[in-house]
Amino acid sequence: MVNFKKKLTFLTRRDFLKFCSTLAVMFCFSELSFSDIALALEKAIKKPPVIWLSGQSCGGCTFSFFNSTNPSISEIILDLLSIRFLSQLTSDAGEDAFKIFTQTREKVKEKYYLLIDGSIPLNGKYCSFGELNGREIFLIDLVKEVAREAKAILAVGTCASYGGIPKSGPTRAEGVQEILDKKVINIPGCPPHPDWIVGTLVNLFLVGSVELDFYQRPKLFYSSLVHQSCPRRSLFEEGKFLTDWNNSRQKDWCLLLKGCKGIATSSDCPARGWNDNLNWCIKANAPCAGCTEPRFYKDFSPLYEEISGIPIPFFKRIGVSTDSIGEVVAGAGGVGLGIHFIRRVLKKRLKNKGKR
Ligand code: FSX
Repeated sequence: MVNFKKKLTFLTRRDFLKFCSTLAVMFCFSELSFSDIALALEKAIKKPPVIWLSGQSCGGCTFSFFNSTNPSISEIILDLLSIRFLSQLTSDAGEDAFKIFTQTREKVKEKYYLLIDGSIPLNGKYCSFGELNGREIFLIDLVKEVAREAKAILAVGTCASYGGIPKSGPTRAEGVQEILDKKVINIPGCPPHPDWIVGTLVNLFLVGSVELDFYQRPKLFYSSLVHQSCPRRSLFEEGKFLTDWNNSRQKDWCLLLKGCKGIATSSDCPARGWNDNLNWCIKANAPCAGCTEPRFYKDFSPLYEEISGIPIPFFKRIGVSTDSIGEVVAGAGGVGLGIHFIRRVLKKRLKNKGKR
């Protein structure tokens, strides 16, 4: 077994090739020989360096990233990025992990891209990164320090973007932007689609910037509501809402009354699909959980209950167009307003409609 810690500091050509062959086995890069890996790693220094830290999470965001199909994760690691540190791939813990991280940072001469998945607990003791001289290093302190030298900061996943599921717990979990003065690019999703992560990075490399929406999400991937291009949209228009999972007549009907949050959720899931466009939540007959929104999870739960305050069938009965509803929901979400505001605007529109 190759001693990775030793190799990081004293790497002979022979050791390096041995390291590459181990890496090939570790990642199951069946399509690549270890010499391909060696060649790519030798060029790595010219590729944009990436440091990836993890906070409170289930680990799903990094695994979603590993599931990238186009480009494949092997292409990303070998041709696109120089991932210098990714905690999920570090076998060490405690003081050893911290030493490796410090060495890595010292070796990265140019400015790096900092990726963070998982939320940051404001109460630092709930998420420590490692140890230094027997002292715990809290993630919140490390992120603040590492962010200072970063070229760009990406919050990967809803936990890192807005607090996500851990925000419902007792650790005072927040998104990365809450603890930094520098601008953070949010790539929400629980987990985020691999294309959203890779696509944002590639855009940053090529163009140098990405256009963001109100919630600091790249407009490239988050500019339309799931509802707008939902394959069940016509059933929604017809007022066919699934109320009984066991009723075969209601198969493929709109899932709004079963908790679908697609009407208030921005993402390109309907067009992009998941797992190489094989499937996605609504295609799999599951309501959209609204996982790309700042309100996920706490204010969008329970998952299987109708989103509160938007009595869609009522609005349909009185003839308000669903485009108006989508537009108003998106607008209100964009400025962080509540459901009562949406109701007010819709009522006003109805009144004006009556006058015309
Ligand atoms: Fe959160 Fe990510 Fe959901 Fe899990 O790292 S966005 S719980 S998929 O893993 O942070």
